[in-house]
Amino acid sequence: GPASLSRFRGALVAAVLGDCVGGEFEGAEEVPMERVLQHLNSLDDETKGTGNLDYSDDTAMARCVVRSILAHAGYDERDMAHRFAKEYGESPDRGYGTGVVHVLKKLSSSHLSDVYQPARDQFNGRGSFGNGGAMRAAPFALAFPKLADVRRFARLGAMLTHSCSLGYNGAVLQALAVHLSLQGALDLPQQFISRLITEMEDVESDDMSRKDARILKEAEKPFCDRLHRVRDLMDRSKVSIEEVISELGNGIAALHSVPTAIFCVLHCLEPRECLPENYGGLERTIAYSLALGGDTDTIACMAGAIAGAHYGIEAIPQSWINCCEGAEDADVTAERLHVLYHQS
Ligand code: 8NA
Ligand code: MG
Ligand code: MG
Repeated sequence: GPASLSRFRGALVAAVLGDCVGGEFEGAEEVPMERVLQHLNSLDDETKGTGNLDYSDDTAMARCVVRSILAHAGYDERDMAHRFAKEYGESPDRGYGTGVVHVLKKLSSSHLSDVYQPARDQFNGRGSFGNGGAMRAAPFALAFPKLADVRRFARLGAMLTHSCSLGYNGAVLQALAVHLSLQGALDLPQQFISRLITEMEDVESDDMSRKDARILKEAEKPFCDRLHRVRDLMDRSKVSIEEVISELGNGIAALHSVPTAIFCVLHCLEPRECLPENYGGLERTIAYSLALGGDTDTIACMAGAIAGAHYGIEAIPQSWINCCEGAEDADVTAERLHVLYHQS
């Protein structure tokens, strides 16, 4: 049913899974589906030991978001910023973006009067438009039942590192996609995408979003523009990987990866010729995300969260869970988020 425990567990665990299995191909320009399937098949080989695939920055930061929200039963900007900085200090080699590390170093200072300031100073005051805010946005949808809260806190949580509207609006879009999926909205894919467009029309209507879009020479409402492309691609019976990459992107910008992740989920709701017949929807989504290449860990992580919220924990192969560092932990914390969500 809507917002069931299985959906919470599915969302958080599949996000970790996407990150861990996607790491293999991060930054690769072309990833043949054969290589993806080989990689995924190797997860069934139990001799490889458990937890052998490490998670990256995506999961490291999402865990901070989850723990901060649980500790404060809500959003606390100072605590979350502090956790990001502490996590980075303890494990700096998780594959963070080259810009965001400067923010994380500044956030470790205890006498910071405004925790959003380091992010604002990035890229000559323009802020980062990377997908680092979006990759950790799913927990906001699992903590706050009201859509307005999901929008508000996903935005603020992203602004701790990403102050460009094309960065934090990507986080809002990702959180909204998880929010809707959790309610069962992917049962009606056309309505799902329409509702996202309607929300993003509003999200992207403020002065800052319009100004950033103009400066970066993007469409008036960049995420809405991409979601319309997602809808066009959805309506087509056959779509090549090359077309998906050229229409939506597979890069480290939120604009070139969040709509892509959403498309991966929608495209894989049905069986596809290029994917094994014995795969369920969640397995298809992860495999398809990896085959796009580019920022594979992050796209698979975001697609995993949305798909996991739709299919639930039962759809995730146990052998895949066993291979991924942090998957068991995500499963446990998902239960605590489920309790918090239903208390609100
Ligand atoms: P970020 O904030 O450092 O942004 C990532 C990159 O995007 C920056 O290093 C810049 O190159 C570029 N960028 C962002 N904003 C601007 C701007 N306003 N002007 C010019 N350039 C800009 O890091 P993040 O947290 O957003 O991370 C994004 C992704 O990069 C994540 O997927 C993360 O895993 C990371 N990453 C990617 C790779 C890879 O090979 N694809 C490798 C390591 C890390
Ligand atoms: Mg990563
Ligand atoms: Mg990445």
